[in-house]
Amino acid sequence: QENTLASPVGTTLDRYIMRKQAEFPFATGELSQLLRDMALAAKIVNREINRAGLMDITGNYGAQNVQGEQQQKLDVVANIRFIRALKNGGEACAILSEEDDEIIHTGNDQGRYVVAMDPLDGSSNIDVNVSIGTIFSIYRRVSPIGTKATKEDFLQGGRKQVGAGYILYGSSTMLVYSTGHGVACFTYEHSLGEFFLSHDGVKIPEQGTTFSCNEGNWYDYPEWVRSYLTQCKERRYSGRYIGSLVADYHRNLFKGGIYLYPPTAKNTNGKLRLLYEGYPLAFLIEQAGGKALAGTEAVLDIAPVDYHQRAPLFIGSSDMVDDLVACMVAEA
Ligand code: AHM
Ligand code: MG
Repeated sequence: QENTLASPVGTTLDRYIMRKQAEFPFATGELSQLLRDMALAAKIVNREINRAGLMDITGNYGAQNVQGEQQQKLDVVANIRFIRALKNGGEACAILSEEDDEIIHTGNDQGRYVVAMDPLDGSSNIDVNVSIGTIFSIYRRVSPIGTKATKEDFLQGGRKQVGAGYILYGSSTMLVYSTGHGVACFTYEHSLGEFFLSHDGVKIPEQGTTFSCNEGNWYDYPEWVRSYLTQCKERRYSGRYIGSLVADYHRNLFKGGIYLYPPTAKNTNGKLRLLYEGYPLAFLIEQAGGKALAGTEAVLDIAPVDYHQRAPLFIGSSDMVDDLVACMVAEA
């Protein structure tokens, strides 16, 4: 089915969040505020990304700019911006970031939520003006309010997410999120500085004809992944791989398709990180009617053991994921 333009036209992210919150009279509004904090940081990061080309002219990471200040890489800048927004916001008591080994305590011990994020994914694409993204995942803490967050707050498992989303810095900047009641997509209007609802109740087409993976790893893929990819080619499906997870995922979400980061002999868990890449994107895809597997298991059912653990990812249109599973079963 087609994802049509949402109505009413002209709904800002803030208004949408407010309207949604009104549907849940017992909600405290903190999750809503947290989403607004993420959106604010996204606007700032978006601005920094737009200037990235100019940064190259004025000096790279490690170099000093004309003011004599140390310039920082964009992924470091993004990390700082999101952390700062969440600290200022007050709803998140701790943050797990791809950029930091350990969790970051925000100082808001009264906060009810924790956030796991990849502040700027696809960082190898920054230098060449290719789309990049931010991915985030939200949990309600399990540790007592008023104390410091613990590892258990982050290792609850994908099904315990209360919200997840991403920001795509592409030809348009978009924020896509879900709090478990469908997927909404907002497009940033630069001149107004606002995110506007562009698609509500986003559903991924059940059937897709696009596969996205790094085929350079072909000889390291399991045999069943190769049979599946061969089948895609026999059916004359399209191969599309940007190498920016959020961008590949976003295209597949709207047009149908599958994204694969399989295990290899060397990296038996693939490359992508479970807590801030696999879980949030799997949460969104299930909300959009698609599927996400890490092999035989649903991504959301994998038990987390560590902050930065990796997991294979097969995610997208349900028919394509089913065909992949058929190849796996046939080989077993
Ligand atoms: P990163 O978190 O270091 O940026 O790595 C994640 C990225 C994804 O955006 C992308 O899909 C994948 O790595 C590409 O990996 P590869 O170059 O192995 O195909
Ligand atoms: Mg990443």
